[in-house]
Amino acid sequence: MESARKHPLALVALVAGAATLGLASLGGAVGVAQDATPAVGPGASPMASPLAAGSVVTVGSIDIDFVPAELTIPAATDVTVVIDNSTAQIPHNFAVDALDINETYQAGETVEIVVNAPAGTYEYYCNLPGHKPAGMFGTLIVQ
Ligand SMILES: [Cu+2]
Repeated sequence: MESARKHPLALVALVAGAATLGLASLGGAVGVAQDATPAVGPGASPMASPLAAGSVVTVGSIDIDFVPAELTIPAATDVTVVIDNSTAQIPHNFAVDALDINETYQAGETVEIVVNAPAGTYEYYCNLPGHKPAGMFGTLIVQ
């Protein structure tokens, strides 16, 4: 597997803030399908601003959640999705079945994928066993 590519600092800051919210509810536990406090959606603030062409959007994966749980990108446009697993203690995956996306990455890794999708609403989730049932999924809005 190629080594993770670094992404711009601005994005790191964005994700770090969001990830902190999510981590607060985890209590440091590492494991699959833990029975911790149900992770109430971090902030529940939908990022509803459509992005321009050539955009970069970042989703952080933490143990065990995606932040944000909703991504909005422009249709029929190459969008770089930076998946930040740098604060996670375990591997995760970013899958969108309808778009044939299936990317697994290790703890501490950050990967980028380019998404170019027709308008629609898609589900993204982590396909590692137990992760989606634990709440590791979100909605990709393409418009
Ligand atoms: Cu996962």
